[in-house]
Amino acid sequence: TDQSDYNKHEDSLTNNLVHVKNPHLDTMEEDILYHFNLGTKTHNLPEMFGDIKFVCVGGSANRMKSFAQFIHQELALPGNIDDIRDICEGTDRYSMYKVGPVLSISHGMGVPSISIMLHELIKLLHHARCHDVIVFRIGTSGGVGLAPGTVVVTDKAVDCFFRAQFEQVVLGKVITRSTVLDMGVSEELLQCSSELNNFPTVIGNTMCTHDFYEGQGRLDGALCSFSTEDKLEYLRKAYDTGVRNIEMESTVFAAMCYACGIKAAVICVTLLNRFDGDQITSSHDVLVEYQQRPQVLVAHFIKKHLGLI
Ligand code: R2B
Ligand code: URA
Repeated sequence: TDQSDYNKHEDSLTNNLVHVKNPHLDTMEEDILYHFNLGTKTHNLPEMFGDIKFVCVGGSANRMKSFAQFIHQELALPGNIDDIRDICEGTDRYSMYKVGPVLSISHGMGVPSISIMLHELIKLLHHARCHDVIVFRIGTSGGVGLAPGTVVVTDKAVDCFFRAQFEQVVLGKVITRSTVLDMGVSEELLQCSSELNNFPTVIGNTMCTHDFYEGQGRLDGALCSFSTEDKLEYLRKAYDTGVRNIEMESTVFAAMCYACGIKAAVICVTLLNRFDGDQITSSHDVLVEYQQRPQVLVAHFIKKHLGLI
């Protein structure tokens, strides 16, 4: 159609489009984003999402709803925060909220859960012809040698061998992808934190594991095959390679965004210092306040980019 030719032309004028790297998609008449309960035939994705500039993802559905309400207030948008609806209410896999140019989505826990979400998110941004999008993961983590409540902006996302790469098994073979994040965005986030001056923020490597307990060297799981000394030696090694926090999604998040040409950053608050223990003992209220810190940082970044401050 004329409209779609026009859109293609317009898109070719801007370089920062979201790139899907899959030739098969072009041959599909319809694309169903199953876990979002959205599709190219059932929904007008350019109309629904075409103006998105910032995507914030985080593990918990409730936290991402709170973030949507918070950013609505911060951007002083018209309307009532109680009217912000879950776009994915037809499925309980993920929750999604749109507030002006900001999309807030939950991704569940761990690499498989976030990678399914990211496949569908990146296709959604592509179908909606979004451009100049920045994606943030705002999450929680275990700190390595940091006071609880410290916010870590990720320099390199590394695997459990401290390598800045993500390995995916495809057709029985291991594919390795680089986990580069956008240094410009990370440095701007650090700048935001010094402007806010509300809580400690550092830049450091983030280690991504496939388990919360043994996989993160915890002694308090249902299984444990190592000693306290083994644990501390591993954390010391991690610290010496630049690791400052541990979580469960950063490598695949960085790898998929980088491969698709999307600027991305990871901002996680530390809930405890793993050199001091494994259990998360802070009160509910303290944990809630900690989890708002990455949200406050990203909100400040977004407001600056929109020229609101
Ligand atoms: C941080 O917190 C979750 C585990 O408690 C996991 O999703 C992560 O990366
Ligand atoms: N999330 C993690 O993955 N690890 C922690 O220690 C805390 C939160």
